[in-house]
Amino acid sequence: MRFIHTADWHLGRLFHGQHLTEDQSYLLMEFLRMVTETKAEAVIIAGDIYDRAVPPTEAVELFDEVLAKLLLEKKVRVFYIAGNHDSAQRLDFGRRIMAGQGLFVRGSLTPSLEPVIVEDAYGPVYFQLFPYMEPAGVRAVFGGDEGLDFDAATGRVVETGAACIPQGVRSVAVAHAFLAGGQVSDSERPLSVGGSSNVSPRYYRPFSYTALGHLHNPQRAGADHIRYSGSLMKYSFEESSQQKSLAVVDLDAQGQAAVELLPLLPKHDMRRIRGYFDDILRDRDRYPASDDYLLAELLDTDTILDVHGKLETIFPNLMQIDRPNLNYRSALADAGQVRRQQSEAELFAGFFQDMTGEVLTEAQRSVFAETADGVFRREREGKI
Ligand SMILES: [Mn+2]
Repeated sequence: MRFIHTADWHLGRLFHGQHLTEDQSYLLMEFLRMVTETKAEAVIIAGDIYDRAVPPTEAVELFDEVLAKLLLEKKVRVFYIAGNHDSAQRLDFGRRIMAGQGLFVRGSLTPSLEPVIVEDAYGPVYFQLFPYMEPAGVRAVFGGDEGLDFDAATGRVVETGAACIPQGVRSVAVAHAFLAGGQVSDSERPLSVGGSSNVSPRYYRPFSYTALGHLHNPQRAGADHIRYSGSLMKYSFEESSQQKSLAVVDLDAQGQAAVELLPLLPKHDMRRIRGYFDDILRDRDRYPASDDYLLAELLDTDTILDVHGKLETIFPNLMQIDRPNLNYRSALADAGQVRRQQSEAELFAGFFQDMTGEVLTEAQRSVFAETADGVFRREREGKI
């Protein structure tokens, strides 16, 4: 069986205040073409379909169009799960109705983890869908004590899911999680403000292949048959050197998975340029005009009037200007730069210290982490 593994589409994402829907649409049309060319029989989307719980209507329309093309035109089976950005309940809409059409969804965690069975020339393949899960959610469905962490909670669910599959058959797990040892990018929202959200890859070893979502850089996770497909496109300048791709997976009669990566080439690349203002403004050989999404790092030490306005005439999608060598940097601008790179916990610790002159205690830190996790959870569920 041949299937395509993708994840982290983040439909409806904003980048520096700009909607990326057109870029996402362009890439998804490329993706549809690759589905046809590879003659894939199924498509797996391992979570973070949308960027937020209540996505903009354009994002919902785009996803609807892609699903219709996959199922009605190409007759390809589709599997998808909720990621930490999706609303589990909203994603679950229509799941029982659509299962009859070859579309298999798991948004929320449910007590029964019935696999989906798909036949190919060599027999059945069992698909087990694990939506994004947090310890509190696992406790609510499967019970367990207060001390359950991400690793223990996930392990419990994945082992239960694996036990629903007969011994010796071919199987595919789909999950959205942070597997220990993974390489992070800065466009992923951490799964937990306090504590560790690491999960051991070993729980997924029994499956012939595990299709993961969450980490935006394509990579293996503890074994060749446990993989992150990576995101649909670059969602931060830090990812400018990454090559985004789709994983085309061939599962043979014995359940050996062979993976081939097909590059996803965007309409506008996301990259950095670096140099002196005058060179960037005038030297078209070194700095060709481009509508890519750009971060310009200017090496000049003096202030320049209307930098953005001048460069924008050549680079209409210039999103950010960094001035690492600028003299007379105000302390405030400097602080802004530092703050952008800090986590919520670090920001709060700094704020607390500024206001009270005291350092946060461990107990206070964990109260903040719990509160922040709760706020983010409610935000994801579309409750705030
Ligand atoms: Mn993601």
